[in-house]
Amino acid sequence: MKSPIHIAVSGAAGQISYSLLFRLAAGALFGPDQPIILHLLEITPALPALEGVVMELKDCVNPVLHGIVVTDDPKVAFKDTDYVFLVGARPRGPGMERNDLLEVNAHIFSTQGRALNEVASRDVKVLVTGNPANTNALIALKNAPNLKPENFSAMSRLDHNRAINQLAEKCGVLSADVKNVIIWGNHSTTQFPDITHAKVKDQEALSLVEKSWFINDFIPTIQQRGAVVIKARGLSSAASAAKAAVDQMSNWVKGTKAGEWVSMGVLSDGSYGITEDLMFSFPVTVTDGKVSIVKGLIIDEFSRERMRLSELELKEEKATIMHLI
Ligand code: NAX
Repeated sequence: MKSPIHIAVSGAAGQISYSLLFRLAAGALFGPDQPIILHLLEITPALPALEGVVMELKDCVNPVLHGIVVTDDPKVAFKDTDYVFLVGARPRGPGMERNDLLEVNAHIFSTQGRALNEVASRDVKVLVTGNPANTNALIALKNAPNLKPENFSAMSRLDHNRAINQLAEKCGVLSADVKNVIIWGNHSTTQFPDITHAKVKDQEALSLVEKSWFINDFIPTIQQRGAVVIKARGLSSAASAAKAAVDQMSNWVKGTKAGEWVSMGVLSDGSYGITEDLMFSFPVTVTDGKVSIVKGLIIDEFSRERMRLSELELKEEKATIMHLI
């Protein structure tokens, strides 16, 4: 019998977790032969609701789920964890400005970063989904000086998956036929979803679609997809976000396929002229758990301008929470 892998999820009583936890418990990340123990973190008032989720998890009788830890204390939640999904965050309340939102979440993610620093496995992989995801990830990383920056990533996989779907639908192919789309920048409306380097059934995507569709239709559709889902469903994307979180962690653990990349928010090393020390979504490959930014792609003026806009937004976000990092 293999020893269990410890996986923590914050915001465990929330919408995304209601899909994510059941995927994890069904073995989505490590398969049917690898036991897991889930560490579920919530704020104190949400613990009664979380008890209901725990009852359902148990009632699923998933063979890989060997234990559940429930807590409102990050140090208990992250103790000896190997994989951490930071999903919980404060949503924007009435009258709250963007800077207030950044500030309140900065406090949450600095506390969680310090707890990870103290008690998590030294090789822990921390995936930040809770918004503003990129800057929250930066705060957590900066508050965990004894962990490597490579231990942290921000989720841009939902945007990446949305881009694959839009391009596949436009070309009338299956999503599996689309490769190497890129999300550059922030998980926000300034992100640049890019198909300049994408392939559809091994053909250049831009040879199959009109440039005007790419600029006037595709880009705004991906940038605003979250808002459109909220309008239709009355609730924000949850199942697709949970799937994306599993996809991103899965690539991080198992690697990317030869000749393919995925998008991940990682600490900028100055690649493509992006300011260092921002959590910026880049195209990346992963080998043996090590994430590498894809280098050497030719960036045209149009793309560079789009990347700059998102970089600027991330710099502004960082300036707002600078006192906490
Ligand atoms: P919910 O509001 O349904 O759930 C969030 C949960 O987090 C709540 O149960 C809340 O009690 C908990 N929470 C709040 N503060 C916490 C803390 N300090 N410690 C532990 N738990 C805490 O939101 P949900 O729809 O699940 O979305 C979660 C986050 O994901 C939001 O910030 C959302 O904006 C963000 N998203 C990010 C996406 C991405 O691609 N990066 C896409 C989907 C989603 O919008």
